[in-house]
Amino acid sequence: MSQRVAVIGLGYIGLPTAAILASHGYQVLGVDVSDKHVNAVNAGQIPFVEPDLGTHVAGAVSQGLLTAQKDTPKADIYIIAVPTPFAEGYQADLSYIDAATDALLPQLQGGELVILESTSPPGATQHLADRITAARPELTTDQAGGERNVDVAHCPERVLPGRVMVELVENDRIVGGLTPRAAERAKELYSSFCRGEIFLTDAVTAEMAKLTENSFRDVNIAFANELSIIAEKVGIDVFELIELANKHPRVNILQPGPGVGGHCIAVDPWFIVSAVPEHARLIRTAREVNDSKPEYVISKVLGHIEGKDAPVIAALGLAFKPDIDDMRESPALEIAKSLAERAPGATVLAVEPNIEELPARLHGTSNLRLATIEEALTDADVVALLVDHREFKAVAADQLGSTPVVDTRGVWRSEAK
Ligand code: SAJ
Repeated sequence: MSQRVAVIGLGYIGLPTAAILASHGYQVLGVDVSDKHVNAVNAGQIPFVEPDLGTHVAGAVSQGLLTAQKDTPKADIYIIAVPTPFAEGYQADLSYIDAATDALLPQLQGGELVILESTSPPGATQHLADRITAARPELTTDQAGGERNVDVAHCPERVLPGRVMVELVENDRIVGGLTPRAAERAKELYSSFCRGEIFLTDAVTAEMAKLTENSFRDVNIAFANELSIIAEKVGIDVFELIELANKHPRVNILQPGPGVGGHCIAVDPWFIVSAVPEHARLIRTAREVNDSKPEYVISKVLGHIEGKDAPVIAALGLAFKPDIDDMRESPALEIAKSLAERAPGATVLAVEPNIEELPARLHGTSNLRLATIEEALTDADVVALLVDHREFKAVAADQLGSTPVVDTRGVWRSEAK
């Protein structure tokens, strides 16, 4: 009989994982606290946008291999894929992991495999295991087998939103077991669908690997963002500078922008900083550099409308990266909002081709409204290019006329000079 896998959290990571396991022969029971997510999945639909996910979910549900519910059922394998936001003082908030663990506790009888996929600070997997044994002292998590042992492993997700269904299959994975047996069992599960290599290690190394990957990006983006300010001060084009420096065989600088957004790169480095604050100096500074970039952009835009009566600001893009509608932790959205608040006499025309209406966070800002790109470019006294959406790349620099431009992504750099 096929093994039953309960996937707890049917979000951006849990649902794709549930669907792919179902299409590889597992009986998958999805669990979510949200009625919207449970109902959507049971109807064979998806509650958020992700290419190719819909086909996988519809197929698995129609074959009876994937169902969703609010209560945690009995299963052979549990995968926890719930959010880990940060709380006060940038500490990781483990309350969703704790709640998911508490819900599966009564179902354990020994012999199960529990996998934590949520991005976690060092020690979170052990914390989960300790929670199990504290509530169920007759169970163990540190034995190499035995019928009362529950195997616990950490297997962080590494997929890029927008390419999840491809990267789930193609990317290498890291599996950290609290015991070698836990790691081996988790590897067997992921081998069913993962064509990348699966590397085994201990749980803390796996936790740190995930945080390190996102911190690596953050530090490198901070370098690019710092360079963008330095380049401006010495009067050169940062995009040309980076392009030329990257011709060196051992240099690969990332791109500057208006700041770093999304729920991963702007969050995860803090988990390292809060774990070892006195030694994570570079990682902390990178976060601060990236977090301060929106303010720099805002000042530049405001400088262009100083002294103007009822100026119009075109804010091109609100999403956190190109060609998506995701606005989580988006610096573009924060910049547009701050411009409207700090220049109450101005009108901010926000252009975001991927949405139909403004997100709730912008509802209270009466001098900001959605506009078409044509309207924004015609009326603007200053244009702030905040996201390199394909629609903006299609605009030729000469369409901007003599309107001042703050191009944070270098879209019009060669022509606009
Ligand atoms: N960004 C720049 N300059 C760059 C690259 C990115 O300013 O050169 C900005 C983007 O505009 C965006 C932010 O960084 O605001 C993050 O975008 P991203 O596309 O680089 O990454 P995410 O946050 O969508 O996904 C990351 C990925 N991690 C890595 O590439 C190391 C993904 O593989 C992870 O699974 C995901 O975080 C996660 O869930 O942790």
